[in-house]
Amino acid sequence: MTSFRFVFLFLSISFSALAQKDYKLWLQFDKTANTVLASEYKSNIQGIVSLENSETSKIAMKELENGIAALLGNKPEIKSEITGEKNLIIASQKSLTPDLQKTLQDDFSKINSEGFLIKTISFKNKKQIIITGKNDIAVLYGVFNFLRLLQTNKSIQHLNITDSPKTNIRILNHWDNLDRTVERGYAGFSLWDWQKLPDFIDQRYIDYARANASIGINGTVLTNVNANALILTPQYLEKVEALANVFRPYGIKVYLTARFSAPIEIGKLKTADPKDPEVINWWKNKAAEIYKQIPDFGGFLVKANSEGQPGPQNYGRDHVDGANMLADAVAPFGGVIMWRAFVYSEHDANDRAKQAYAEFQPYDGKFKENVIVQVKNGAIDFQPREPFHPLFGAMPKTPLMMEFQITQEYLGFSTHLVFLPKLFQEVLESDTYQKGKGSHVAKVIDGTLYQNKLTGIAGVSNIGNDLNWTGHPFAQANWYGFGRLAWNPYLDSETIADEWLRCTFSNDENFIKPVKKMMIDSREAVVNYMTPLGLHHIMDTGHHYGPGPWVSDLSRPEWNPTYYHKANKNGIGFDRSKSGTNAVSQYAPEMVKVFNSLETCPEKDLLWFHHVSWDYKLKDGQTLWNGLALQYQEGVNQVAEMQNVWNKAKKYVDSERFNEVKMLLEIQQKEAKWWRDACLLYFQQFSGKELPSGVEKPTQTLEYFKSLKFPFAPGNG
Ligand code: BDP
Repeated sequence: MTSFRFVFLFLSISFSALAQKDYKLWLQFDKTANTVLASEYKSNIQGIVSLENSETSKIAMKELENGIAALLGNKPEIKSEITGEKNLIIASQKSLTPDLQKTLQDDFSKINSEGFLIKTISFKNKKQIIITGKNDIAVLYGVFNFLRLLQTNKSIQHLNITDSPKTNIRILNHWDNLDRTVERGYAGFSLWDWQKLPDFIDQRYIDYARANASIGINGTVLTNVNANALILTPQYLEKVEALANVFRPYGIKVYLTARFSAPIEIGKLKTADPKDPEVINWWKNKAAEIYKQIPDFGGFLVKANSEGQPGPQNYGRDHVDGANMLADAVAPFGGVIMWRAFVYSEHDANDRAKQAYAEFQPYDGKFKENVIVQVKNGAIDFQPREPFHPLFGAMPKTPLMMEFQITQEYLGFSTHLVFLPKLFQEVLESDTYQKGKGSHVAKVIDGTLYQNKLTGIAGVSNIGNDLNWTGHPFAQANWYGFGRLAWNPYLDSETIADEWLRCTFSNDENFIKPVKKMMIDSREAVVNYMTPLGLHHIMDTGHHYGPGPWVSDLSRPEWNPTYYHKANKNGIGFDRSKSGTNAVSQYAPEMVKVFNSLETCPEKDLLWFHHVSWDYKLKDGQTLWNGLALQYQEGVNQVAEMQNVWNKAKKYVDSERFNEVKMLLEIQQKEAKWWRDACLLYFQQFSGKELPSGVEKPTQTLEYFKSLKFPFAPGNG
């Protein structure tokens, strides 16, 4: 009995220790095995001192203290003032001694209000390391950055880092409902426990804020874009206030989604017409009420007249009328309106890809100063691959923010390992040519192309109450990578993968090298086994889980996968060239030229822009049919290779996370085959051709794949 109890106790202790690894994200702070680093630390830092006493600087100091203790195995000496040399000093500009302020004067001119300096300085002939910025939040960013140097085995011998975020709003969009279900959420239920708020503060809220601060995220939209007006009632606002209070010391502002019809639903008005004086007043009062409780409230995110959501068009008004009315309401308090451009009308099914541009581009220059238009990365909808959205660069007088989807609605949910920063980078570095060569999407987003003051990047969150936050241990890397790219949209995805792996798992090069490659390749793998050569939106309908290229019976044409691939006896693909829907014309002339012709259109986007015959010769000499089939097979092979790499990583990873990833990769392998077999069997009906050699025979019939139903697939309301 006793020994049984002992075993049980032992098991539960080791379980919780391991489970914590899942929970701790990239903030593991495992003791470093690097003796050079440890001795470098000892010879450069004797004590740490904070010259400031705000809540945020206390958090920063605790992070340093705990982080260093865990990484180096002994607690650093905490000093109350700068004495002698080799101090690690943290303080914001205003709390520095006048001497230090003077020493760093030039450096301060190189950073913005959220930027930080980490410098080795000689001060009164004594060597010190200083982490500073213009305010305490910036210092907190600096502290996390300094800790990352230690986590990733970087030298701290001669530090001279100046770093500032390139965008103002770096924000997560939670598509979380008030009943805690999460639209397109695959990591459990919502973190926000509205029932227990405001009195019960879950430790997770603090850990969430901390994780975000560690990568520079400074905003969170708590609620779904398909909004519920109740969030704007006093009963809920006090809960929102409680969350805002938790997040504030971590530099995170709270935003809410505004349901356009809220004045009717909770305000008892007869209309929500944005030109109606009572409606205008209602929103003004609502904003004042919110700001009284949450003085640093960020503002509203709005989905209007899209997929059935109410909006200004219900009253014969337009997006500008709606956005500007709300902008006026929050302007006195410094709030912003993030107005989404994700619209497609039920009245014009000619080409859904053209609609956001057609509707929004003519509004350029018409929005109020505190409105930013939030545009998805591509013109359809968060597909494994889309060409960049034609609105980027096409609205020089309007700030545009990027909307990426971190949750994997169309990329295998949280069971597929796909490293999204690779996808994000591809979009950000696309050249729009809208202001000549070099007009990259990143420059639209960071405001440098057209000198916009208001800038931002949003990511649709993949976070839920799963123990590991994101469902798949590697999906944590997508949260991390999103934050890093929001801070600096020019970062390379390999750098991000490298950092994340070191902070999350191990610094061992034998682990880093192959696993980093696996992450980088994972994006192309998912494109290959789901939607190669520019195919898109052929997922099964509603829940978007698995393949459904055959679906053709939904009431709106653009809801059907058949609308997107247009496969027939002659070929496959959506003709968006000048001889087709002419969607290409929404791009700059240089890109029109590239996309419009079969010869110059990149093969990765071929079937996005062209309907191509089955016998068309690809660049490698294969026919389109053979090439398509081989790419599906290639995707499956790539997943097998990922499994190989992971199996060899066993000795570098704790058993729990190792096994989780192993099981998930097995699912991914099964599902990659499912995608390949289902799509090829279906398209084969049109091509009428045999599978080329090298492509495995399908294991089931098309009828079998069509019969699969998933009534309880997650994330689908
Ligand atoms: C689609 C999702 C839907 C969202 C919509 C949006 O399927 O759940 O509400 O995007 O972004 O991709 O508004």
